[in-house]
Amino acid sequence: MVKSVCGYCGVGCGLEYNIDTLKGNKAYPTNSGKVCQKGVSELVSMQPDTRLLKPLARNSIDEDFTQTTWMEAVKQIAKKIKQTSKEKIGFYLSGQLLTEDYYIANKLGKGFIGTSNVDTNSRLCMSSAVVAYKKTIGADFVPVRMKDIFDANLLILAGANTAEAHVVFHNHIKKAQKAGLKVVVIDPRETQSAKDADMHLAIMPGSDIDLFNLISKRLIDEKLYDKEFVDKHINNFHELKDGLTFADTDKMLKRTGLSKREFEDFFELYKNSQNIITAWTMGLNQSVQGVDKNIALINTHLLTGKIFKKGNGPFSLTGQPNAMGGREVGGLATMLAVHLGFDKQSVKKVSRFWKSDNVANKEGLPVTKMLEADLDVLIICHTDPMYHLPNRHKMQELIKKIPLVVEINAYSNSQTAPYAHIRLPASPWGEKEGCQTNLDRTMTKQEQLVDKLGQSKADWEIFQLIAQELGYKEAFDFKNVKEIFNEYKEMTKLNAHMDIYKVDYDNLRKEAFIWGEDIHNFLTPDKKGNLFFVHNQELSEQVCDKYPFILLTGRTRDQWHSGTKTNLADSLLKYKELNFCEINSDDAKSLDISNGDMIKVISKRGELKTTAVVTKTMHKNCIFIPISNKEINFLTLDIYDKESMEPDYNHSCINIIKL
Ligand SMILES: Nc1nc2c(c(=O)[nH]1)N[C@H]1C(S)=C(S)[C@@H](COP(=O)(O)OP(=O)(O)OC[C@H]3O[C@@H](n4cnc5c(=O)[nH]c(N)nc54)[C@H](O)[C@@H]3O)O[C@H]1N2
Ligand SMILES: Nc1nc2c(c(=O)[nH]1)N[C@H]1C(S)=C(S)[C@@H](COP(=O)(O)OP(=O)(O)OC[C@H]3O[C@@H](n4cnc5c(=O)[nH]c(N)nc54)[C@H](O)[C@@H]3O)O[C@H]1N2
Ligand code: SF4
Ligand SMILES: [Mo]
Repeated sequence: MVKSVCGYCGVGCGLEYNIDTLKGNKAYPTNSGKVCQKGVSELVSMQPDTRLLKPLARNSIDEDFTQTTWMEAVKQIAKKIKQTSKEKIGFYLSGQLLTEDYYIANKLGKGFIGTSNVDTNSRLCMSSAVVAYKKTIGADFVPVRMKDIFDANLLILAGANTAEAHVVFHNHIKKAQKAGLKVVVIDPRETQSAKDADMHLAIMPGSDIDLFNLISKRLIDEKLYDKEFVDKHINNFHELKDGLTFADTDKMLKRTGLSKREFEDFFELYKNSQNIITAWTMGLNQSVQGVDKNIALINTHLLTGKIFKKGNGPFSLTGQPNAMGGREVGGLATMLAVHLGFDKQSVKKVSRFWKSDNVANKEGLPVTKMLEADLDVLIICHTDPMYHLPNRHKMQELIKKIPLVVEINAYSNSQTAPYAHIRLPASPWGEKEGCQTNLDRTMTKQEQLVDKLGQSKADWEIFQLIAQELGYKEAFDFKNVKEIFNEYKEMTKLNAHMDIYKVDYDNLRKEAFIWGEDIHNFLTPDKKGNLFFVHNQELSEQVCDKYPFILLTGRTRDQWHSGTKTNLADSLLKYKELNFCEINSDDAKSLDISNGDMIKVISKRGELKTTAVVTKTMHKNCIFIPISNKEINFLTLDIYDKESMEPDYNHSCINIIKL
C-alpha cells in the first residue's frame, strides 16, 4: 500500500493506493476515510486516449502540429528567450502544480531570467484573499484550520458552496452541525450548501460589503465589539467607526435585498455565538471589489477579537490543491519568493541564496494582464487560460499576437492548445511525486504510483531542461524532487514566519506537516491587526433593458474546471449534466421558457447555447451556469479588482432568448 493525496481540491484528502485501487486514507483528513467521487477517480483520469504523450511543434497556429524531440523543442524555447528582453517573457503557472514544480519555475523566471512576470491562475482565484490578509493581518496566512469548526458555534459560509467545491470538508461541517454548530450560508443561489444550512441569506450578488458593514456597524453601535482587544491589538478603529457612522444603513440593507427581519434573525444568532468562523471562497474573491469584500468580512473578526483562537477566525477556503503551496514558494508576480516582496533587502537575501545577480527587483505582470502586454514568449503550465480568462473572444485575439506560446499539459484537449506553438507533455498525478499545501496549511506528499506514459516528464524536469539549455546548469542540477524540496525548505528560513524548514521530507510520506501552528499573533510590523473602512462602490456591470439578468458561475460536484480530467466518455463522474442554465421560475415564465428548453444566453461579449433548468430556488433576475461548461467565459466581463487584479466573474449582465 502506498499513501498519497488527492490532486483535486484544497481539502487535500489522503488516499491509499493498492495495486490498482484507490481509497480514502482513514488517518487524514477524516477518520472515516471517505473521499469524494473525484478523489477515488484519480486513476481513471489518467487514461491514455486524452493524454498528450509527445512534444509537438509548429511555426504558426495556422499550421498542423508535427512531432518534435524534447531537445529540439527546448532549444527553440531557449533560443527565443535569449533573443528577447526579460520584460517580454511570461510564465503562466497554476495552483495545481506541486511545490517543487513551482519552486523551479519561480527560481528560473524570477531568479535567473530575471523576469517577475511569473504569475499563476491563483490570480483568478485567491488573490483577493491574499491582498486582504496581507493588509489586515500582515501576511498571506490562513489563521484557521478545518478542524476548528468542531470548536465553533457559528460557521458563516459567504459565497462558498462547500457541498460541491470542498466535498469532504462539507461532510465535516454536517458532522459538526449534529454536535450543535449553526451554519449560515450567504449566497444569491440556494446551493446544496444553503439547503444543508440552518439559515440562508439569499443576498443580491455584489452586496457582501453592505452585509458585513451592517454587522460591524451594529457591533460598534451596540458596543458588542471587544473593546479591550481592539484597544490593545487593533489599528484604525476610529476610521472604521467614523466611516460606518455616516453609512446609510437603509440603503445598505436594500442593496443586499434582505428584509429587516432576515437581517435581525441573523444578527441575533451572530451576537449570541461565542465562537465564529467566517469562511469564504469565489463569491467574494471574484469581484471588482474582491479585496474590499474580504476586508469587510475580516473587520468583523478584528472587532470581536474572534481570531487566533480555537474555533474562530476568517477562513479563506483555497480552491486548488496547491494554491497555498504555490503562494508560499512565491508563485504570484506580486511576490518574489517565500512570502518575501521586492524590497531591496528581500532581493538581496534572495540573490545571495540563489547565487544570482539577475534576480527580479520589481513586481511583474499578473496573468490577467499578460496577454495584453505585448509579450514575445509565454510559457503556460498546468492551466488553461483560453478556458478560464474572462471575455474569451478578446483573449483569443490577444494570445494570437504572442510569437511563441508554449503549453505544458498532461492532456491534449485543453482550450489553449489551438493557440500554442509548442506543446510539451507533462506527467500527471500518479506518474510524478511532490508536495502540496492544502487550504489549512497542511503539507502532504503525492507519490508516483505508476510509470510515466509516453515521453512525458514531470513539470519540474521540463523547467529544469529549459534552465539548463539557457546555461544555468549549476543552479538547476537537481536529481530528484527531494533535492528541490530541501533547497526550498532551506530558503524558507529567509522569512521569519515560515517554519517550513522544520519539515522532514521522508516523514511527509507517512504523516502530514502543518506549518504556522505557532503563529497566534498578527504578522504586521507593529504586531497589530488593521481595520479598514470599505464601502460598496457598485462597480460591476449594471443590468439594463437589453441585458437584464446577472450571470452567476460556479462548480458542480464531480467536474473539475475545463474537464480535461473529469469530463470523460463513459465516466463515473457525470452526476450532473454539464451544459445547463438555472433560471428562476418567475423569470422563466415571463420569458415563456420551460424546463428543458434550449436557450441562447447573450452578453455584450459573446453568447452560448444551453438547456434551461427552471427552479424556484434561483435568485430572481439571476441565472447560474456551471464552469464545467467550457464556453462560459465567452459571456463574462474582463474588469478586475484594482489591487488583486482578480476578475469580476460573477456579475456579468446577460439576456436570454428561447430557441
Ligand atoms: N466564469 C468563471 N471563470 C473562472 C472561474 C469561475 O468561477 N467562473 N474560476 C476561476 C478559478 S477560481 C480557477 S482556479 C480557474 C481554473 O482554470 P484552469 O486552471 O484553466 O482549469 P483546469 O481545467 O483545472 O486546468 C488545468 C490544466 O492542467 C492540465 N493538467 C492536468 N494535470 C497536469 C500535470 O500534471 N501537469 C501539467 N502541466 N498539466 C496538467 C489539465 O489538462 C488542464 O488543462 O478558472 C477560473 N475561471
Ligand atoms: N467539484 C469541484 N470542486 C472544486 C473545483 C471544481 O472545479 N470542481 N474547483 C476548486 C477551485 S479552483 C475553487 S476556487 C473552489 C471554489 O469554491 P466555491 O467558491 O465554493 O465554488 P463556486 O461554485 O464557484 O461557488 C461560489 C458561490 O458564490 C456565489 N456567489 C456569486 N456571486 C456572489 C456574491 O456576490 N456574493 C456571495 N455571497 N455569493 C456569490 C455563487 O452563487 C456560488 O454559489 O472550488 C474548488 N473545488
Ligand atoms: S474533497 Fe477534494 S481533496 Fe477530497 S477527494 Fe474530493 S476533490 Fe479530492
Ligand atoms: Mo480556483
